[in-house]
Amino acid sequence: MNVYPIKTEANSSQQLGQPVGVTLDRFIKRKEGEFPYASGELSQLLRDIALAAKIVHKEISRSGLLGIEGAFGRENVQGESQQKLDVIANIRFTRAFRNGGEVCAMISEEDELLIPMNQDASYIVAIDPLDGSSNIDANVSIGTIFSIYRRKSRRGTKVKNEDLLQAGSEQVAAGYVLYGSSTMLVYTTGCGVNGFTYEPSLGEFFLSHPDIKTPKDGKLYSINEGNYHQFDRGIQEYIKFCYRREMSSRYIGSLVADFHRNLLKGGVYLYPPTRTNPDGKLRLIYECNALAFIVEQAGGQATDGKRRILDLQPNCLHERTPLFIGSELLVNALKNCLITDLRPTGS
Ligand code: AHM
Ligand code: MG
Repeated sequence: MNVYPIKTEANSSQQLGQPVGVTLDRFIKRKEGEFPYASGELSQLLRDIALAAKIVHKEISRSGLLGIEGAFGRENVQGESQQKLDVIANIRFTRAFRNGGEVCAMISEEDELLIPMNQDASYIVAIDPLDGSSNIDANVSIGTIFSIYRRKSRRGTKVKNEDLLQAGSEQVAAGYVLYGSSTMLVYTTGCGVNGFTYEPSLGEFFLSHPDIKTPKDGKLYSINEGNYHQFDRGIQEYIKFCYRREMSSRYIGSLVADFHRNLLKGGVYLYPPTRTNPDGKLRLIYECNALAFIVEQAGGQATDGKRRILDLQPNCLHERTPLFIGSELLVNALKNCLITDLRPTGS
């Protein structure tokens, strides 16, 4: 037995609270080097996202002082009230992609139609620039969610439906930024999931959560239980299952924050169909697909109750889907409860 702890470089740097030391930039470069034919365009696109995230981080952290909290006074295509920060974040990401030149079209929660960009570029980005925006005024965690697809049509031509309406399984990269007690960027390119924490005084994201794996089982369930009487019986049975297992209910109402906590600690997030949202509330292309890709890469599961989220074929840009996502055993238990169809009881 080692009675006297030996001072190593690793444990002394932990004691001093130093960052892990690998910047996002360096990490992206390293990963690119592992693919001999990589052109560097995807790497540049990831850097563009990180840059816009830093700017949005800055705007959010000062929003109370700048008077940019609250409603913008307009509704988006979903009929939801847009917040000023929704609009600001959308502008920041749009600009980053336009200036970067790696994106041929962008799909955003805040824009009804696709935004055409550089026709000669290879990538489509689908993004929710600021999710959970109804929480902004209360200084609660919010996030950005993004998916990246390679176009199917030839470069230099107009983007087509086949480019925009790809199943989630076609994503080449996906991630989210969580503006929480610290700002984090978590992403995958299909080779595991890595998380980076932002150090504002240095203006850099540092690798803080390498190769994230989600627990197989968990103690947390996240659902808006105020809608209980609108849920299908299968969902109500599942909630009772969570009670019987004495699980803890944790619901922030910001998808990225709820998802991130469950990813690290083990748990399940549910947004089932309700009377007001018979197809569920969340959007397939720019909310669910990215998180489904990440959760699978981390060892978890995502389903709409019947099918794997990543296998769903979208029919329109703003399509909604029920979402059940999280630890493998918890999602399996949910599937067992959903023996009836997913229509809400009151419909
Ligand atoms: P938004 O894109 O308009 O912000 O809506 C999505 C948000 C999610 O972040 C969150 O999980 C969910 O809506 C909360 O919905 P509810 O308030 O119905 O529980
Ligand atoms: Mg959203």
